[in-house]
Amino acid sequence: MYMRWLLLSIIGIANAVCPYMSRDVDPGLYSSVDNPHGLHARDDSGDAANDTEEFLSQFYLNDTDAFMTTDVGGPISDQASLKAGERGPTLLEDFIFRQKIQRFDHERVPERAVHARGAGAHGVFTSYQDFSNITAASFLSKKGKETPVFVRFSTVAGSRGSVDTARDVHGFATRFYTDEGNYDIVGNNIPVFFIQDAILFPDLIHAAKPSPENEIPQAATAHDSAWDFFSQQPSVLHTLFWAMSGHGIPRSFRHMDGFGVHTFRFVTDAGDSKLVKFHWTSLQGKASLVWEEAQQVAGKNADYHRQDLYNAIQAGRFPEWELGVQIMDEEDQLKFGFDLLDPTKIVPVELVPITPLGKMQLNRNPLNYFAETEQVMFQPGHVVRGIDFTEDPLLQGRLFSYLDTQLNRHGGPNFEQLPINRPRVPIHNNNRDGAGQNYIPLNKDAYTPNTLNDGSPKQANQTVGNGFFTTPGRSVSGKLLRAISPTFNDVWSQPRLFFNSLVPAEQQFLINAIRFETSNVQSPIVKNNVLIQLNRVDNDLASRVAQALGLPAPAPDTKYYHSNTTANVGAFGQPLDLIDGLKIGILATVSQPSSIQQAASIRSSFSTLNVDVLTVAESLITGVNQTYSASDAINFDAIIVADGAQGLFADSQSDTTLYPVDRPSIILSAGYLFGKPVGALGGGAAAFPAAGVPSSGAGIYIANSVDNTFITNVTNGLHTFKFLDRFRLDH
Ligand code: HDE
Repeated sequence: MYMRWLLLSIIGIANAVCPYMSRDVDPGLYSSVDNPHGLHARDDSGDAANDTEEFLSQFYLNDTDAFMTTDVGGPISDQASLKAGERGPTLLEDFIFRQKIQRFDHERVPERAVHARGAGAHGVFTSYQDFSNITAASFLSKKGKETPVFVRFSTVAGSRGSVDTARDVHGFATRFYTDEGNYDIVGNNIPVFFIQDAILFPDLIHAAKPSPENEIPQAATAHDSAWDFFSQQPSVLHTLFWAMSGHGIPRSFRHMDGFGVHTFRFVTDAGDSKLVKFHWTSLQGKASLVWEEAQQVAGKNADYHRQDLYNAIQAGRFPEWELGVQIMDEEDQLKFGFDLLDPTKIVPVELVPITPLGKMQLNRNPLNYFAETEQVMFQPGHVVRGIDFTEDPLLQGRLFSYLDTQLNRHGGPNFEQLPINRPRVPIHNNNRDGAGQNYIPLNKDAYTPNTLNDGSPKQANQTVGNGFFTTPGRSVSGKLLRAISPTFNDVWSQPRLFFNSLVPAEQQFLINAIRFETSNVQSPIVKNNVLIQLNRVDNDLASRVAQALGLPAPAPDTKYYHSNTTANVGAFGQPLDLIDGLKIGILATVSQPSSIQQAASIRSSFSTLNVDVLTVAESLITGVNQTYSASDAINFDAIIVADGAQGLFADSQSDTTLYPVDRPSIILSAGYLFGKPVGALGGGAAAFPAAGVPSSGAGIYIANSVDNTFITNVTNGLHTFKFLDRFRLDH
């Protein structure tokens, strides 16, 4: 027994201490042939998803059938501390007790200063073509080339334990473990940002985060300081409008797009460069909640988004996104009437279409949240050959901030050695030591240039070893000044372009969101300043907000008014491409077993569509998935009342204590009010008038039995996702 334990421990320790050393000489994954410069080429034909698992599995710690040990390997039993006598004090010499408590005391690392709440997944990116005509980036060098990725989605303002459906910008950070090192696109689900100069970031975040004296409110901008900053710093307007629209409350991470936000550069081997904007387009389609729904979700299921992502991947419904770029010439920086270096601007797709580059699929959940999702440390400065920065002053500041914050979070410079952060290529440089060094560097001559180690590690350059480069043609000069470029000045035309481009219901959602937020603001000065800025964008919008605030409508401030629109910026109004992982709730009753059987038949009809059908009834008898006591409209994307369940609605004074009064009716009526497809079968139709829901209209499906037409209608309803005619418009 002891020998077996010893053997397991030795294997474990060997893996923990020198995993990378063994990988370095493994010719199976990395070939050093024809590779004199230390850039080990990964086998293109390999399966990137398997490579990820194989790579990370070196670090797995499996306790199955093992005996407990201390951190240094001695066998222990930890059920009681060491005491002087049965009722005596615990002894200081109890190293087992001290180590256990001390490790517990140190379990937390500082949460991210922003984007603290998030969820991640592994996956693979596949290049559509050889794009070496526009970039030397190796992950885009060949048709079908696969590169492992890790993505972390997040909200910005809330702390790590905050709710998923807080209204917020959402992070969309992607790490490519390329065969020339790690490349991160640390993006958001909104294509623009609040500020134009990184020096304002602490101000933005201090204004948006909870108030310092009482830490209220959590994960929300509906308070004075946020809107004080917003109205004093109108560069925020464009991003603010996106956040106040459906993009601030997505249905799931799977249903949102991503953006690199800044303009970046693509550079070829020949040194030619182009300006690019990155887009991740969800191949599921875009879908958003409505605000009342998002608030209910916040109370009922704080983990709504992370659970959706996790469940979809566990069920094999792997979400996908297409990576594309808008490509612009270097000399076009000011061509479009705004500055491409200004991160508060989109490039309308009518001016520059998106060129698709490849597809990303997320197909594996992390096995340990802390080790992977919490310790992944993205940086805009994680860049590979073929990609370069621009002079965008927001991007320039980010290049400092991410490294700095990670030194703080990890407590030292060796965080890149953590399994989730390790590049999948060997590391060779003269960086040394620091807390938590994992490697045992063998080179005694850790300096360059050297002769004693034959000049190694040697410097890669443009012609030998394909060295990293910044744009060869890039040069800058200018007088030192602290100022925002005058080419960044117009911050009102694009929020108007965005507002003009939304369908009326989403315009209304946006106005309602601003009404909600600003009516939580106490200061009359702040409210007034908000109206001044909104009025520069649109007088109707400002007047409608003013009405809710009990303030007079302002006179039009027309300087930036225009009637241009652009495509594809709204979160509503386009049908979903895929309905995988959406949920239909069938309201049934245990008193009518046929209603539960009907739910089963609906389930089988939807199984090939990858839609989950959940049967709701009073108690969890066979065939029932959820009780009414644990169900709400927010649990489902569509709701159907089964034949026979109408009694639950008719008797609103039902004396059952198994669920709160009127719960079935509330589920149906809230589902209707949240714009979801709703339906009924046979006698179940009586539930509609009983619950105060109309029996006909778009997205309302009443049928006698489960037939093909009914299934097709509900399927189409799920694709429509939200029936916007149910939401009232101001005019
Ligand atoms: Fe970030 N941001 N940011 N940000 N950001 C961080 O870095 C910062 C900005 C974004 O899932 C922090 O590792 C500054 C734009 C994402 O781990 C921090 C500025 C965009 C994530 C930081 C910005 C982003 C972060 C906190 C203005 C979209 C989460 C923890 C100059 C393009 C990544 C960390 C993850 C995280 C600083 C603006 C996206 C403090 C100074 C613009 C998705 O370093």
